[in-house]
Amino acid sequence: MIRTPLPPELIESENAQRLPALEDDYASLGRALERRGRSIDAVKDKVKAFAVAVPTWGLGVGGTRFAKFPMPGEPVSVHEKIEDAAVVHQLCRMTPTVSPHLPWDKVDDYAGLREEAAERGLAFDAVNSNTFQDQPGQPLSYKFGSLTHTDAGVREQAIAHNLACIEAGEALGSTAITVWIGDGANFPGQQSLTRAYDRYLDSMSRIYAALPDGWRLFMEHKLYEPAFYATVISDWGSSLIAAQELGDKAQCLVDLGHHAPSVNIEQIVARLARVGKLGGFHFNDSKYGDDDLDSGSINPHQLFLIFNELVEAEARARDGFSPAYMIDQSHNVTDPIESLVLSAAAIAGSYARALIVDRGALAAHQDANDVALAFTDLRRAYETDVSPILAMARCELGGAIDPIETYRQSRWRPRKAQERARASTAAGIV
Ligand code: RM4
Ligand code: MN
Ligand code: MN
Repeated sequence: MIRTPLPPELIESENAQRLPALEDDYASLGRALERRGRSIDAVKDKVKAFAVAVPTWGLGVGGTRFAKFPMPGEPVSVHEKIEDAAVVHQLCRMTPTVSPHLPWDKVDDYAGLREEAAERGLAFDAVNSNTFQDQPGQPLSYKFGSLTHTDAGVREQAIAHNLACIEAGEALGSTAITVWIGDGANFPGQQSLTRAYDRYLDSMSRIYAALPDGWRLFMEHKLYEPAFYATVISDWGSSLIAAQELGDKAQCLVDLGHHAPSVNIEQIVARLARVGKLGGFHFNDSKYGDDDLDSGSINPHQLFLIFNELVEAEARARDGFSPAYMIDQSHNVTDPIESLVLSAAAIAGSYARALIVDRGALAAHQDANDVALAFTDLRRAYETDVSPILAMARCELGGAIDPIETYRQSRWRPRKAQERARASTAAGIV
């Protein structure tokens, strides 16, 4: 029996008030799509099968480098974070997994944590390792790097941490590890660009060799920060070369915030998918850099164009196409539960819009160099309001038609404010 955090009767009564209007909107959109040769139910079924993982570190209130303003009732321990992740999933029904970060989520009993999550209807997604910070009591420092450090002892320590993450991940039921390192240089000449990359490959091959059967190794690139002159895995090229050298289980992970502002991310997605190296995503949005803002809040069109490539890649794939979808956001000024629910909807909404693109017409217009009509094929899908599809999918799966209103009605956060310890105000980018 799954213990849902919110009373199911609350969701039922909130939905009952909204169902007649939703049915009306759904029927009307269904007719409009039918005229365009699309089946609304087919799109809804795909949306119902769509899932994106929630990051444990995105459930607490995030901080910037300057300050963190805690929220009464925010989760502090991983146990409380699982509780809140269950609220997100209960409301939106598309976030059945949680992506943990170690050692931030360290516990003594990972099998027990897996059970605890399962009781709440949740499972664990890719484990994220952390060698971008020094931990209390850690013998050697990562100040000058971790997996690429010049000192073999530091590299060994970083490799050992990743192997421990895999072990914890096995107990949690994960099947992937995501490695993002902060290694790099702040000054020209600080490090050999070539030898640092060689050391990366060397260390990663040790982690790769320890992957259990059925596991994947995701490498996450990022152009800058904390290294401001050169980052070792700065771009998808560095990531792809490494993935190709390491082997089939190694793939690239695209965090949307890890590119320069004008980079064409959908093209990167198309390239990586083409060579079978698109491992997964960290969804978020940004205006300037790795802002970790809510998915689709700044540039929803980019998110749609990315899903347009994903739907194309899925149709092309002969032996399966299953990138791991994860959210990686920092919620500084909103309730993280609300941000995650809205982000999941923005992500699934982009997927739904991409599904209603008339691919036959688009390909024909592309081949005929009919630019205006090819662009219109995409634009028409992008401008379609798919919210009735998302709401109906949620409702049929037991989620909330209006998740934010229902969440506010539940008074979850004010109740937790009475029960939970207050979070610290320590700043730091997470
Ligand atoms: C990094 C990167 C990683 C995340 C950390 C917290 O910028 O996005 O995915 O694990 O932040
Ligand atoms: Mn990330
Ligand atoms: Mn990031």
